[in-house]
Amino acid sequence: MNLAKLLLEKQEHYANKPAIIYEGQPYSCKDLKDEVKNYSNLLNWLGIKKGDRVAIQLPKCMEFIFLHLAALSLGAVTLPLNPAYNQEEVKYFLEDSGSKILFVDHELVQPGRYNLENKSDLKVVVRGSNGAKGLVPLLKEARIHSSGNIYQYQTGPDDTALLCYTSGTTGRPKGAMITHRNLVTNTLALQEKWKWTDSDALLHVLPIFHIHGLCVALHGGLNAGSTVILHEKFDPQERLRAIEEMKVTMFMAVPTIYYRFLQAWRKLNSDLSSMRVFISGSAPMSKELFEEFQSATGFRILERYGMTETQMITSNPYEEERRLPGSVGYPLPGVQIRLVSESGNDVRPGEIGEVCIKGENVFKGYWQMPEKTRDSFFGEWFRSGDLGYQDEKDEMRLYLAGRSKELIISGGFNVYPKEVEEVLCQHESVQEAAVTGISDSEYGEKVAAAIVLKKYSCPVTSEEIIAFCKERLVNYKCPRKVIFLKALPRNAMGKVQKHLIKITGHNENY
Ligand code: MLC
Repeated sequence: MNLAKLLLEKQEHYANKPAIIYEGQPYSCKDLKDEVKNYSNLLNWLGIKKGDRVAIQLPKCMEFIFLHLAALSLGAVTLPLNPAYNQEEVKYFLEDSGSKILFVDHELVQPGRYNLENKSDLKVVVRGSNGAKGLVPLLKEARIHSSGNIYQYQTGPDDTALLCYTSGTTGRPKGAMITHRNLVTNTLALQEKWKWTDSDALLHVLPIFHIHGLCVALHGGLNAGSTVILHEKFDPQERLRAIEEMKVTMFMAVPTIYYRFLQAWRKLNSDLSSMRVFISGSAPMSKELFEEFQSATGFRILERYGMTETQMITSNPYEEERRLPGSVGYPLPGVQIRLVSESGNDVRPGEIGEVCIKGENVFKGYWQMPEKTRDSFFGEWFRSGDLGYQDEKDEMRLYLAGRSKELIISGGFNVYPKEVEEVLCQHESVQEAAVTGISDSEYGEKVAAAIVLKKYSCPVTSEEIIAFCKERLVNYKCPRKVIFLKALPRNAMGKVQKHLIKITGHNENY
């Protein structure tokens, strides 16, 4: 079983049909296959073998897609990295994963940004450079020197295809090992549930370094033989025009993007009649946004539920009248869910329990972290950390009801407070810190911090604290608001009572 095989064989039915239109430039199914062959030739020539980790830190571009499918076709493992990660974060991901090669944009390796020179065991290939490490010169050289005899698709269902790093409540981010079986079965399940066909045109506006943009949207589109219209960034007005001009039928996004979509649509009032389905995930969609979107555009957004470790778990039904605000629907084919209490017993219908998941969608564990893997399972069931309840009167429809662990979801990105608190405490003036989410109509939540300064520390401003975080953390994890307190509120056991910390209004300087 191999995901690249599944996707590339689908392209064989279509030859000149555009598989992807990237910023207006079409790539036919044949172009896609040819380029993936070129890139697998390059990887092979550079010594990449089955199981090797191939790190890709590129903006959303065609090279990313060619490399990803090429790595998978060789049995290697794609490690997608957010281009906004800073040097310290990237260093950790490369070292922890033992990546053999990094494909990076020339902007990121400008002097002063990255210093990867001392990592002699890591090959670095630079997109946008004509030097010895340049991607284009290397592709040419590989074509001249390689035998072209590539060992392809030799993977089993349980071989790892993707290594996606996720943060958690404790410790450094963990690499979730996602297998070919996880990807193939989930893609096929979504195709069936969302009635995805080769007549569809998907407008793709999400980043491709996370599973939403990469697995759900891109793999899904290629598997169905539809045309994927890719744009690097989400510019609401431009994309609304694209829906009309390119007869788009499917759109996938996080609630923040729907919020901006709706604001732009109200101004433009563009034609959405080609649209078949709007799908949302990665963060809870508020009832208000669901209803406002429906009353303005006439479409009921289809909300689905998933996470990196499990791919997609549930989806609202395709039938419009069965899509309900606040509900994430029913398990996908091949996926089972169970709701359990803290003591590990099944809760009764209507009662809140932790959502646990079993099925071919569930990852095989965290890279080189057997204990963390064990802790994340409850027998054979993966513990999501999400709380939910099922409606007995509606065929056990699932509703989510918060989290058992602390998590902030900002614009569809997960932020664990602990990671931000650890960075804040590295500041020489900070005694302790408590990080929490404050609600925001556009982003859902934004990161905010309450800080206690050391007794004899120099005065420090919230702007300085934020700048300190920006040097150490990717942008969306940095606090947007900082307040200073004399002490953090604690209970009798000494546990910080975050619900008692009220962070509103502007940053407050000390
Ligand atoms: C950007 N910024 C954010 C942010 N995104 N701040 C908080 N939370 C976020 N999510 C900040 C930047 O740091 C910057 O700040 C300013 O906003 C503008 O940046 P930008 O580059 O212009 O970003 P913007 O266009 O605003 O991005 C918003 C967004 C983006 C919604 C398009 O966040 C996004 O692409 N979200 C999708 C996330 C996603 O794909 N998640 C899937 C995870 S998989 P400053 O200070 O520099 O001005 C998963 C599983 C599943 O969860 O089920 O899907």
